[in-house]
Amino acid sequence: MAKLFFALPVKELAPELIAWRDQLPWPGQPVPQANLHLTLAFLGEADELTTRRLIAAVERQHCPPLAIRLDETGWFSRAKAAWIGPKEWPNELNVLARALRRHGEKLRLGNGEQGYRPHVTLSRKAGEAPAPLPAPNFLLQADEFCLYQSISTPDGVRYEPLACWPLRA
Ligand code: 2AM
Repeated sequence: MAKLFFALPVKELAPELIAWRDQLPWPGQPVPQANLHLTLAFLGEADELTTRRLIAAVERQHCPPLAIRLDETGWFSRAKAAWIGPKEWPNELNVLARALRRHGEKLRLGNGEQGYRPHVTLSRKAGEAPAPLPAPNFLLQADEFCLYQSISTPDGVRYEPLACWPLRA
């Protein structure tokens, strides 16, 4: 079994986000640079056959490149995750996230959550929200999305891309 999720990789922007976070009194345990991503859909545990079926189904998924401005911070109090995210985002991002969630649901994957709030988690175990100021201003230009496997190691969690698909106009 593998723990799966779809996300946009953050790639070139990751060092800038880390540098910005690390010069602030940011709450919680910092997420390592290699783990930064913008989740599209959480799928949870899947066996190998289901994973292969999921990858085959997503081959036909279409989405244009996405430009997402990360211009606010936030905090999920229950998950204790402090994040950076967009105030507004292109509707194509909602459409892609919903389509990927549905691909998962057809294979009985996912957690049944309906709402979608794009964000990049910058720390976990955060007992309070990050300060709203200084407001961030980064542009995430996404030209692909990936299916990731979450792997627990003695050094913490690691996310391994199993397959990636281009975002094309
Ligand atoms: P997040 O940090 O962007 O919120 C891999 O586990 C990723 O899937 C996590 O980084 C988390 O994304 C998201 N995730 C984990 N458990 C989840 C759950 N129960 N519901 C929704 N998303 C979850």
